[in-house]
Amino acid sequence: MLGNDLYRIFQQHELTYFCGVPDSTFKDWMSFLDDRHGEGLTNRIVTGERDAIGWAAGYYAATGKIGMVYLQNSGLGNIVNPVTSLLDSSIYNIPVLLMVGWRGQPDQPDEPQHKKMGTITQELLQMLDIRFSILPDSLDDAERIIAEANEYMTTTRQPYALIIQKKTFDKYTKQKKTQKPYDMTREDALNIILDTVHVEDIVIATTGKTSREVFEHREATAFGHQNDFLMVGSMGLASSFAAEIALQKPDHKVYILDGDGALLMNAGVLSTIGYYAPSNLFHIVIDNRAYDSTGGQPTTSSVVDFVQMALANNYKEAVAASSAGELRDAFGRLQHQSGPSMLVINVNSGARPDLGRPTTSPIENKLAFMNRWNKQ
Ligand SMILES: Cc1ncc(C[n+]2csc(CCOP(=O)(O)OP(=O)(O)O)c2C)c(N)n1
Repeated sequence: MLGNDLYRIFQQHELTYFCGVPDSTFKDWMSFLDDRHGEGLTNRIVTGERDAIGWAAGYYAATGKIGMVYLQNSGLGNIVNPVTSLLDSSIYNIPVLLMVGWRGQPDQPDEPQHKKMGTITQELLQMLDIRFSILPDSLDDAERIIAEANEYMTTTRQPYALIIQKKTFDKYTKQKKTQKPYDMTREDALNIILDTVHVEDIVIATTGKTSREVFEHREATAFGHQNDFLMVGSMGLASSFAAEIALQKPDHKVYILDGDGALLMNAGVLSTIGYYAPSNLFHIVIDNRAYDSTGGQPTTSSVVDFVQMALANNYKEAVAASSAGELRDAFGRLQHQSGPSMLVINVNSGARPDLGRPTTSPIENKLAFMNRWNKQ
């Protein structure tokens, strides 16, 4: 179905407030919302799913109108607390319409990090007392389901979820053009970093295309994957994971390859890193101002100064680089200084269309990594 047609149905029920974290399942819907933001509808792309529940509940408290929160089902875990302690009928009794991207749907091919949540998505909603439907492909059926959902939310003031399967939305060509002011992509920056790191250095890569590009670089250079941990799920946790590894392995340099979206989702980690201050930890933030891996939706990073954030959280050094030359210079210097330090690399969003996926399993990745770093 077309985003525009679905929106018309929501509009009939005064559902014009949308908020959340993107998922590729509904990236065309998100592009539509982003183009139309401010033209009768509100679209707030926020830094985390639990955060989104806060925004939508605030919208309800301020207006008496129901807001929608879109999220990948991986984010369902993140909203368990605000659903039970903010929305539930045993507490404030606040309705929110959830739009849940169904990754890892049983019998559909998908990546391993989605398998478990794909299997328990419906059960989890049931446990949370959230009534739900799978959004039908046909517009007439969708219209009926949304009318029922709206009736239910209005009378009970309880949340309702629409589960979105892959290929529900037709292709939408975004009208707003993305700026490309830099001379590097994320992959260009990663290649420079990976060509420079030492064979005794540990690399932890964040969720999405970063991990995929790291994997491909190691394949292309026949280096092997044993030095790297690819955090393919658990968005935001590459930094926490890497920080503990740095504390446990003080004789090795540890590099976090983070994204602006992932770091903002777990921004509290900056203070924890600053507090425990592993001197061998190097936090590299590849800032493309987008959730590039799920379709390039804007993050809030265009208003964020990561360098100042790091310094304010007791990082010993933080610098930004916006070209290949600046990156080589800054990285060369940082590598030989004591951390924790941060290197923010400004790049354009976008990736190669033929970017592959890791051909080894997460378990193989973990075993190779643990064998490599625990045997000395
Ligand atoms: C909890 C959770 N919410 C949403 C997603 C879907 N997701 C995967 S990668 C990604 C974008 C990551 O953005 P960023 O860290 O900026 O890296 P980029 O893709 O731009 O390189 C999102 C939203 C997820 N994996 N987990």
